[in-house]
Order: sequence, then C-alpha cells, then structure tokens
Amino acid sequence: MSEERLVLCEIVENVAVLTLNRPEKLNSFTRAMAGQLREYLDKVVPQPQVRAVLLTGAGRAFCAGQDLNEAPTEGQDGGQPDLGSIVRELYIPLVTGIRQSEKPFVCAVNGVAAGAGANLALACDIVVAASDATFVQAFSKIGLVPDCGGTFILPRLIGLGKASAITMLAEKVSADEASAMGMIYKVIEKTSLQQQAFEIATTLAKMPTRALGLTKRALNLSLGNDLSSQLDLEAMLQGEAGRTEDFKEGIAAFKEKRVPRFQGK
Ligand code: T3D
Repeated sequence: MSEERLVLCEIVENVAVLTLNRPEKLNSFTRAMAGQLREYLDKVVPQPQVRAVLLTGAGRAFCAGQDLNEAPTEGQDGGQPDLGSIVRELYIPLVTGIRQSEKPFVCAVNGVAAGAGANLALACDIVVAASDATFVQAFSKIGLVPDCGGTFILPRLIGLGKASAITMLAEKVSADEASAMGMIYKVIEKTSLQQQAFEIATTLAKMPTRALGLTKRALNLSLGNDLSSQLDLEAMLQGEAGRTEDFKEGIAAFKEKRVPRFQGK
C-alpha cells in the first residue's frame, strides 16, 4: 500500500471505520484511492473482529466520484479511451466488495455524494446523511452513464420514474428529499452525524453477525428471485442461522430474561 493514506482505516469497538481521505478534492476517486479502499474491503473487513463497517468521508464532502483529472479522454495509443475497463478494474470490485460482504455496512454521507460516490454510498446497507448533504447523479453532465450499480439500485429504491429523472437531469437531491423518496434511511443533524452513525454501527457490531450476514444475502438474492425461490432460500438460511452460537445465546438470554451477549459466531 502506498505511503499516502487516501483512505483511513481504524477498528473501534469491532467497527471498521473507513474514511475517504482526499478532502481537498472532495474525496474524488483516483486509481490509488480506489485501490486502498479495495485493499481494506478485501483484507480488513473479513477479519472476525470486524462485525460492522462505517464508511464516511473526510472534510466537507463524502465523495465527488471519479477524479476527473484522471479520467482519460483518449486511449494510450491516442485512440478512443476505454472507460469500461476503468469501471471494471476500479469500481466493480468496490461495489461487489460491499454487497457480497456478509458484514453490515453503514454509510455516513457527510456532504456531497456525486457520481460513483453517490452510488457507492447507496451500495451500503444503511445510509444516513447529514442534513446539508446532497446526492448528484452527475454522470449525464459529462456525457457518461451511471455506474457503481446506480441503474440497479436506484429504480429499486425510488422507482423507475424518479430514478430516470435524477439520473438524466443530474440535479442535486437534498438529504431530506433523498430520505422522503426512500433513497436513504434517515437524515441526521450535521453536528451529530458521525456520532449517531457510529452508534448504529456499534449496535450492529453487537448483534448476531452471522444472522445479519445471512439477512444481507437473502436481501441481495431477493432482487432476482421469485417468491417460491425466496421462501426456499429463507428456509435454507434459517437452517444455517439455527446452527450458530448466537442463536443458542439469543434463546438462552430470552429464557433467562437478560440481554444477550452475541459473539458473532
Ligand atoms: O474513468 C471514468 O471517468 C469512468 C468512471 C466514472 C465514474 C464517475 O464518478 S463519473 C462522475 C464524476 N464526478 C463528477 O462529475 C462530479 C464533479 N464535481 C461536481 O459536480 C462538483 O464539484 C460537486 C457537485 C461534487 C460539488 O460542487 P461544489 O460547488 O461544492 O465544489 P467545487 O467547487 O465544484 O469543487 C471543489 C474542488 O473539488 C474543486 O477543486 P479546486 O478548484 O478547489 O482545486 C473541484 O475541481 C474539485 N473536484 C470536485 N469534484 C471533482 C474534483 N476534482 C476532481 N474530480 C472530481 N470529480
């Protein structure tokens, strides 16, 4: 990993706190920054001590998407650029890393989230935003299409009509509007965003991690399943959850009328 810490990572109370850290460029993604985030997703998040992840940004923005100074307008041979290969190499691993991780991800959107930055936030399981944060599907303004799963998740979160409008018009959507249309979980007063987002993450980190992971798997697969397949999947996952230590602890705590002490096993 390079010397410059473009993404900060610390583990606090079983929460991996990942902070995008190029505040002077609104945490826009360079190749190096995407690489560092990917390394944390691959190497830190799977560690057993990590039972939840909090993703946020340093400074006044969450993330302004691709660093446009690094976006090629021509190929290495002077021909056409291949943005598809950049998306495959840099961004697809980040979104799949978040969605396929069986750890819960909280995103604290601390300011503007634009382009790939907006859709990376929406790939997280629980998205909270500061009262002055905004979401911009900025792609159409520069002649591009939404990536990072925006065309997948947005119609599912807010419906085709609103998804069409915000991706085509590329207008700023306020945190309140995003919450009202179901794009995010909730809006939090700016001054308490980080504390409240961390509280959500630590709450998740104390819960039965395996059950949360299996819940995430079920929700992911529901997006492509019919009811019958989903009911079968739930039965299969319930079987798996029922074999965890945390299930035994949950039942014991219920019977003993005490707070459960889940170990994430
Ligand atoms: O390789 C590929 O290109 C394919 C992958 C594409 C994925 C994508 O994410 S495409 C979408 C890329 N993102 C954008 O188009 C957003 C561009 N930025 C903006 O529209 C605005 O900056 C914001 C709406 C995000 C915020 O506006 P505002 O007024 O709050 O801030 P600002 O003054 O525009 O920006 C502050 C600084 O950040 C400024 O630098 P300076 O002049 O102070 O030195 C600005 O240039 C810089 N900055 C903002 N966004 C980016 C950026 N620098 C590089 N890349 C950016 N994306």
